[in-house]
Amino acid sequence: MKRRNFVKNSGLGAAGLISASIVNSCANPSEKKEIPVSTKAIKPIVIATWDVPNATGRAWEILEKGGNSLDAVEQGVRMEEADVSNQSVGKGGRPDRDGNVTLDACIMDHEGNCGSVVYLQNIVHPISVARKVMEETPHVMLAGQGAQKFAVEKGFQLENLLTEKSRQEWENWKETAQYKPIINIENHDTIGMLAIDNNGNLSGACTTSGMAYKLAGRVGDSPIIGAGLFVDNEVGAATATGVGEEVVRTVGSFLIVELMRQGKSPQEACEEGVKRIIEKNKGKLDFQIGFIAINKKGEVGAYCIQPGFTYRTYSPAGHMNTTSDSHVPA
Ligand code: SD4
Repeated sequence: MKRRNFVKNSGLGAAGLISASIVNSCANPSEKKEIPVSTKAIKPIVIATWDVPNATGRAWEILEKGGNSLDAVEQGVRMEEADVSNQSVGKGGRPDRDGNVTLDACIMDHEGNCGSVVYLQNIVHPISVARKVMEETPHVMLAGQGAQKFAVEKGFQLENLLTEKSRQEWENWKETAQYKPIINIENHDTIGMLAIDNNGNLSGACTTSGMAYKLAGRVGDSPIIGAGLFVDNEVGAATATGVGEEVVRTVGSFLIVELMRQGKSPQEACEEGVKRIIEKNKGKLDFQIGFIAINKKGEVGAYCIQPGFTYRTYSPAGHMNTTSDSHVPA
């Protein structure tokens, strides 16, 4: 298994804050590998799926000033929701096969409070609607028109989310209308973000436009607490990207947090989570799943099926984009 590869390291350059711990590989217990672990100054830290420096940068601004992890993850992922060049999240997201952009998001705080929206249309920031569901209703999840009505009542503006680029691609797709999820689309995908603040509290957020050209009404893992995201302030947190149906089948993020509770490192837990999905699929591996996880100490882990999944971290040690180890060799 190849060493994880730091592909970029910009930022504060606090050399010496990162050391490597040697752990056994899950896939092959006799094989040792290096896992980067912050040994000091591990708080605060933010980690996000994919190379989203604007998102992690925004979250870091909040954490660095002593802000809380819930604000950090919400404000962080909002950067991607508003970015029309990211075609997997928020405005500019790829539509379903009928041409409608439908968004899913969830958020969870250190007290186990959570909120979620599914099949939300014409609202740029589903993560903030999810937070309102969490904080201002007795419910956890709102769907479709009800979620939109709630958002409008809370002051969110309605707007068209289908950009000309995404509309044109959808028109081209309709010529063959073949539904096959594309692995690592544009290297930008569902954004899952986890953070620990200065008080040691964990929060997480996950937001997506879902699989491109999905059936109308389809909802994946991303807004499902336990599947696309899970936070347990005593243990750690995890979030997922990739083909949501597979993550739902294993309740992936909850599984990873529970594995950490049983003593696994974030890296070992992510590897075990991916292994469960692979076992369920008996050799069919033509799809991508990527998990990231963080434990209470601020150690991070990531693992995926296909090569090409990266994640961003921002901590006192700097701002880094890291290539995840994968089950299928690069
Ligand atoms: C979903 N997990 O809707 C999301 C989409 C995603 O790569 O991550 N795409 O299934």
